[in-house]
Amino acid sequence: MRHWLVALAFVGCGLSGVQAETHVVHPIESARTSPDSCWGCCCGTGGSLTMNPGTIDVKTCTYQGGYCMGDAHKGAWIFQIPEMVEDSEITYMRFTGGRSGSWGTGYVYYKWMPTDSMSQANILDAMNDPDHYGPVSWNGASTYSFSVPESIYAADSGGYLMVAASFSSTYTMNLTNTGTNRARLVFLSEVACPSDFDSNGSVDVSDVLALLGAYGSTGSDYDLDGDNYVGVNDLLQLLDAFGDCP
Ligand SMILES: [Ca+2]
Ligand SMILES: [Ca+2]
Repeated sequence: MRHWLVALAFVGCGLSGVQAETHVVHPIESARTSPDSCWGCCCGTGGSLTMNPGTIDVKTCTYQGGYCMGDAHKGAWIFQIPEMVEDSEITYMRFTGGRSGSWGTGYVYYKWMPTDSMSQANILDAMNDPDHYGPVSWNGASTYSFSVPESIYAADSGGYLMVAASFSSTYTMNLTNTGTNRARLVFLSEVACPSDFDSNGSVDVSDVLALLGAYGSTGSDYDLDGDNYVGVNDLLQLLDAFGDCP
């Protein structure tokens, strides 16, 4: 029984010390990729890019009687994942945006890139050798939202993430590529030990003094409970986390 109480107290401490923050990241580059426009090669890969179009139309190619009758198109975006502050980690991520037109199944591909360069070769590399890919359902709603696997967002921060999208239908789907509803990554990050202001691995007297130095101020990093004011609740939260960081 006593062990249970100790365990519960420890869990309670940990929860009160976690500070979550929501981030929205828009792409730094986007493109629609198309095959070469030649007779018979419109269903293939390779070809040209249309950079940052207002709408990215995505479809697969059409065959009639064995002949290729229409282009295949893919969508691609490069996101720069911001550097997380020290001792914080990404805990949740979604790829989301607006859409219209036809609906059906397809795939979304994720690959970490060494550069922010959008090129046909980089898109093909992301699709042929992704860090992760999976089937998705582009349903009839005006928006889409797919969870990004933890293996991707746990990999790195401060890097460039290529996301590519395909659509299995020969009818066109349009992905919004302007305004607030364009493709974006929404993610949460958590600071494991927010009361450790000087990042020395423990919540101690120096952190108490730092908070007291900002007591009564607004818009401060020492506002632990997010009410935009450094007050007694922040001090209590700090004292609750007093000791070594988890
Ligand atoms: Ca400290
Ligand atoms: Ca506060």
